[in-house]
Amino acid sequence: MSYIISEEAQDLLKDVHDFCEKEVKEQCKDYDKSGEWPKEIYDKAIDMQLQSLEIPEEYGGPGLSRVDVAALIEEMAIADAGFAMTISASGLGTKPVLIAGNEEQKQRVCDIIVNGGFGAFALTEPGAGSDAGAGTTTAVRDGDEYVLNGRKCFITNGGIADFYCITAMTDKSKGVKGISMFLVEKGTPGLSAGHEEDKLGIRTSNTTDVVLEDVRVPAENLLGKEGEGFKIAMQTLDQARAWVACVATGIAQRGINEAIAYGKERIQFGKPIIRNQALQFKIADMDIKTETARQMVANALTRMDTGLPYGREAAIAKCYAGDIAMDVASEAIQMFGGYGYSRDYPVEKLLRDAKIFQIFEGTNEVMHIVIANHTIGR
Ligand code: COS
Repeated sequence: MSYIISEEAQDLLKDVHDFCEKEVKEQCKDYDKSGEWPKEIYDKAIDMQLQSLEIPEEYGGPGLSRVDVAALIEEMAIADAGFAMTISASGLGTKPVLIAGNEEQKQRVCDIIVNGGFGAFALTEPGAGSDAGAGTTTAVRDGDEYVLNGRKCFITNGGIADFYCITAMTDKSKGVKGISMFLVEKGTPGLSAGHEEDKLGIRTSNTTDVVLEDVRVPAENLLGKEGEGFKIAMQTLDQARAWVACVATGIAQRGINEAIAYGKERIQFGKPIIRNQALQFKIADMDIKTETARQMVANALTRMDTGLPYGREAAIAKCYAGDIAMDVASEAIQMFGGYGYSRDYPVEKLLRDAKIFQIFEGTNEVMHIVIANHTIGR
């Protein structure tokens, strides 16, 4: 792996690698089959403070650069993409607050994370996927409170989060400019997790509906101003797309690792199959794609760290990394031949895990809209 990271992150990377080898990789195979959320693994991850890697130092986080954190997230994704996504989606849930919240709100959510909690971001609705502004969830002001009603869907961490950043319409007449963003904490009456998805991949992450039935939140839980919710959501996704690209890169790297290990041990025609140039070149192509995705992630995150615009770069990274994770996982299966198609071997899971990276946090088709808007101008 070739992220250029700090010494502190290098030490942490060794710890994360050991943890993932001992506590995550093999265990997640069983959880992948059952679809159960592996609480025991996350409890151990929390003991290592892996859930708070992205939290800024001034709010109790470790003070790592985003590229440092990317190396650690990729390591988790190499072990299990669903595991890495839970951590990354918690970061996604925190971003609207870090982008638009006041000091009290920032400290509040960062305290929750540092104390072992998770966040979730709730934008998508049954009728509002790619058309993210078409949501029908409402928030009506009532004295010092807002009353939220509606249903969000496909929410990563939906059933396990300790707080949610939720978009809701405060003024329908204004279209996307009538959408606002609210911080809603677990345990608020009327807030519940609904249907849990039985997914193709990333089965160790939790994905549910989030149901809002007369949920009363104090007016001070509004993030930014009324009507700024869509913009905050788009800014959140601009950042988050680099992180999902990072997880997709980890899936691809796992594909390479597995293909090399198998290629060295599988004997056909009297020699390990890796000695065939056709397969060596296949590995080289997988590596070119994976390293390119990694450098795209590093570029987008370095731009974030240094205050440069990053929306285009994050969208390019997300689009590319999702596509190559699929390609590389498919090639890893090809290297394994018939065994690659069997659930007894580790590579079919990679293909199942990879698919969602072409879909969530903006489909790759929407990424083309976002990229074209940057490249051509809106
Ligand atoms: N940052 C800041 N503001 C943004 C923005 C961004 N990245 N993207 C859009 N906006 C603003 C626009 O500037 C515009 O405001 P002004 O009229 O004041 O300029 C407003 O938001 C509406 O923008 P636009 O007209 O482009 O919105 P659309 O409804 O056409 O939606 C897409 C654009 C398709 C890009 C958007 O809906 C999207 O990203 N969809 C995918 C959603 C997604 O990723 N879902 C994943 C689920 S969350 S895990």
